[in-house]
Amino acid sequence: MFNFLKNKIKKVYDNFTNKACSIFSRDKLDESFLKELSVLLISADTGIKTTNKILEILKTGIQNKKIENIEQAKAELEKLLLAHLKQHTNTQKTPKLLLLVGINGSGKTTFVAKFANKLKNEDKKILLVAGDTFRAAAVDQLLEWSKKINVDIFIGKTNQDPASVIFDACKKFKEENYDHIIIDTAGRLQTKANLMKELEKIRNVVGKVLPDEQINTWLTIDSMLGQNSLSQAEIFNESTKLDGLVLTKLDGTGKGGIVFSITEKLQLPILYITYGEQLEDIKNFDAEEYVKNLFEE
Ligand SMILES: Nc1nc2c(ncn2[C@@H]2O[C@H](COP(=O)(O)OP(=O)(O)OP(=O)(O)O)[C@@H](O)[C@H]2O)c(=O)[nH]1
Ligand SMILES: [Mg+2]
Repeated sequence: MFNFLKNKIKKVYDNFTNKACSIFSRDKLDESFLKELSVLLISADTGIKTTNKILEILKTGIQNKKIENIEQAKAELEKLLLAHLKQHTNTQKTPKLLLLVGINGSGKTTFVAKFANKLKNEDKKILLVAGDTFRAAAVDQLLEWSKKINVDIFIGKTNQDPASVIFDACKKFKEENYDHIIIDTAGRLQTKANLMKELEKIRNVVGKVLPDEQINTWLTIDSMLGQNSLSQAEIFNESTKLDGLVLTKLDGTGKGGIVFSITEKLQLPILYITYGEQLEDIKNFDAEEYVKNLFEE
């Protein structure tokens, strides 16, 4: 059967599913089965903590004779992985104001465009904000996208402080009755204290214009960076109140276990995934579909 997601992020599934199938075609539920399984999970970037947690549960199940064969172990693993992802969900509808943050090149601007395009296709009135005022090229990049998808964009003056651009944009948003305002920000390394302070300032500014429940801050994470992106994301999470994660560039990685380690580490839901440079390469993250695909040839 043609599977849309599996086709888009082929490397993720090729890497996991083929190996999983070979492990699950063994006939004995022994130490070496568990060892191979742990290698599979770690090599897919599931992370040591999550992997160990899962293996402990499986081991206990085997000892208690609740898991008696490979088929049951497989079903239990699938269940555990799914439950792991479902610990964190965001049932909130699309926020009125969305702020995208993340390290340089993690896919913020492209995501802003993809997400705006999606909302525009749902007949929403959208305002984009070029909050990355440091580089003219960054403004141009978003401007190009706005023309392509035919949505309005707010651009500040050259070198205007981003928080002040965003404040002005919020005024326009309110006055002209937009449905959503989506703010692109400059990429920043979490180690740059002044830039992290600036994010705080931006968050304070938007908090003055709209009630908290209408504001979301999402962090884009480049899945190709694997475990490295986790420590970066962790620091973002400490200094900025995040509401959710966007996992980008899933088309470029074979390490699909990142979805598990990232939710473990950040205790936040993955809301969207992206898998390409085109506008339509975006999808809401569906834990059931994702996990089911991992186990299906
Ligand atoms: N293959 C692939 N490429 C992507 C994806 N998302 C973004 N890119 C590419 O990654 C590069 C960086 O994307 P941007 O959206 O500019 O990233 P950014 O976070 O805004 O970067 P800065 O503003 O410099 O911090 C661009 O070449 C994008 O086309 C994706 O899902 N898959
Ligand atoms: Mg950008």
